[in-house]
Amino acid sequence: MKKWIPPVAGLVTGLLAATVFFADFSPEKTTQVTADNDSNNKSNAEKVYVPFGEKDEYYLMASGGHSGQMFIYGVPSMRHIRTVPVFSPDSATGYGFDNHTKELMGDFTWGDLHHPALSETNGDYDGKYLFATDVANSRAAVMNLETFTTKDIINVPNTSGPHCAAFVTENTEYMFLPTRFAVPIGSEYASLDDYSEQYRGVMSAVTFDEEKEKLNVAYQVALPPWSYDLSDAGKGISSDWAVITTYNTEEATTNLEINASQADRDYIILINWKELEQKVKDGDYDEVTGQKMIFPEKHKGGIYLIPVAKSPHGVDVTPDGSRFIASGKLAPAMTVFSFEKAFEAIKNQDFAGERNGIPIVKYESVMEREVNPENALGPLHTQFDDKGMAYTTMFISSEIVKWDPNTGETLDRVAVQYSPGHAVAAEGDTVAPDGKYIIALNKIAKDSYLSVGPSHPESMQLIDLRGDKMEVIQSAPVNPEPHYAQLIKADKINTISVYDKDESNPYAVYNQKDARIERKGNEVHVYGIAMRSKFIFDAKAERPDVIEVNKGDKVFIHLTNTDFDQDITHGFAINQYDLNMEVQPGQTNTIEFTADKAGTFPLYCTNFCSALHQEMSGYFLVKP
Ligand code: CUK
Ligand code: CUA
Repeated sequence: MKKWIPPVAGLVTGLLAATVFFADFSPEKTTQVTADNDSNNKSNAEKVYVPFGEKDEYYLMASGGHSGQMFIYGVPSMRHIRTVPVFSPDSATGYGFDNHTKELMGDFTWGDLHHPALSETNGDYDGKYLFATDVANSRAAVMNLETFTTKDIINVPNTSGPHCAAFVTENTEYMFLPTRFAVPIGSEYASLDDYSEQYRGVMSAVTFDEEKEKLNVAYQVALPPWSYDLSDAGKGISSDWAVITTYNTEEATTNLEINASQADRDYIILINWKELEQKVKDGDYDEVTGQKMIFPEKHKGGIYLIPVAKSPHGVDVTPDGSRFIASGKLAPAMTVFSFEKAFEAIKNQDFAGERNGIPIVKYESVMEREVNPENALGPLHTQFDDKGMAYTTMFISSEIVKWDPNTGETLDRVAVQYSPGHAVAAEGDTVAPDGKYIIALNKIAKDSYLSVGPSHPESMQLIDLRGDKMEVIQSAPVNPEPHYAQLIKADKINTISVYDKDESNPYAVYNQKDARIERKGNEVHVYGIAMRSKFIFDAKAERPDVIEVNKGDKVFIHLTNTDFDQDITHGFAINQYDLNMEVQPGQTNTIEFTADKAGTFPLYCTNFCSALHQEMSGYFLVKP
């Protein structure tokens, strides 16, 4: 194993780049330098400095791993802008407390968010939605990028740990969710002795209804009981296709670290999703646990196996859609496969038998080259730049290697600190990468930052791709644990600053005089207003900012923020009642709870909203 490359290597690289640059200085270069002066004439500090009044050029949307959240950063400054809760509650925004988000979260209190994917139009990010999956509790979610809020979460049945997704097709027709763990269909009990017969690795095709902002499982595929790891959708000539890596084709049921690494080859699953879609239209599937389930051995066609070096991890499609590149965590090679060759082989039925009823395409007839940069160990994930060059993270040798998929030639390498899992390049998984930056999502920061005890933060390092050499120019600590991320041009995101009035919402109150408290039996409905700097729950009452109920009452607080004004968010908390809700400008929100404690409980606005924010309070009185 190669030794850790000390941070000083970055410095040396930097100096080297500078030397090369000055040695190369010539009038022709000057024009290029001026056009790209950002890269060459500024210090690293200047390259990442975003002065007050200016904004970052990119949004980095990084998965929050087992925090169940999304981390939003600005790039190049690498400043953390916001944490958006998706699968886990967040008291700062009342997520998981108010009725809507509580319902979204369902029975679960946390999630493990690995892979975010932006919605696409014609293979390019359109800046509208972000999809994500939960490995822990088998769910999928969608976030609206006008408000940076989670709009829908669905449970994905028959599947366990939708890891490899989310990845979307070129026009967001589907988000595919292959599964990391094989389970019996319906998660019924089945002995592990019956693993090969009873267990399946179900892949789900999820659609998104943009009008209703709802996710839906369109169909599922009962793949063999293997582990499915990473995946990507085709582009251009391969846009009807998707690729998925798989390991544990040994079908081991214990000690996977040894038993799932026996075979020299595992597979890439090549899927023609257009063909599967047609199958579903034609009724060529079985109805299982309420789902349209395609069994590859029975509903033949559209699914193929391609042998690949043992236990692969990432698989990524090149921007032009001509190739897919698999990285082997146990083999030190990246394997470049050709889609055209695959299509040809499938057309000619150039198969080497089948497994579990799925044809195996001959390795030699699809493989273009195996790329093995010297001493590079642990290739995991690949991103691309605007010239189609590939950047692969090396987990073990702690570096990013730049290489040419057309020739296999190694072009550059840069040390990162340390052990990168994914990297994310600027629009680096679209049909048109920007080629400006790549960010290494490092699993281990070691001693890069001030110590906070035995557990160190993870790190994200920004690498400039514009010069002759890749150069680490900024580094940011991050909470556990970004797996994958998306890096999108900021001008593609169009956020709103206030919610529109919705006169059809029966819970909204826009006129102060309409604020009221209604009692129906033991249900108390409060139709209230939050405004700078007071609450109005009952306009006619002597004390409009007081809610009085009886112990045991079911209380519904419907609160509308009538400050249609940028950045004026109010909160609503009741002391000792363990609840908090947020109302953004113009928004109406509802929180429901039982007044199970008698007594006197101050209520207050949790979100600083004006100089008189402290005064924005009242009382919640519960008669015994
Ligand atoms: S996995 Cu984490 S480093 Cu979930 Cu994308 Cu490869
Ligand atoms: Cu409203 Cu603070």
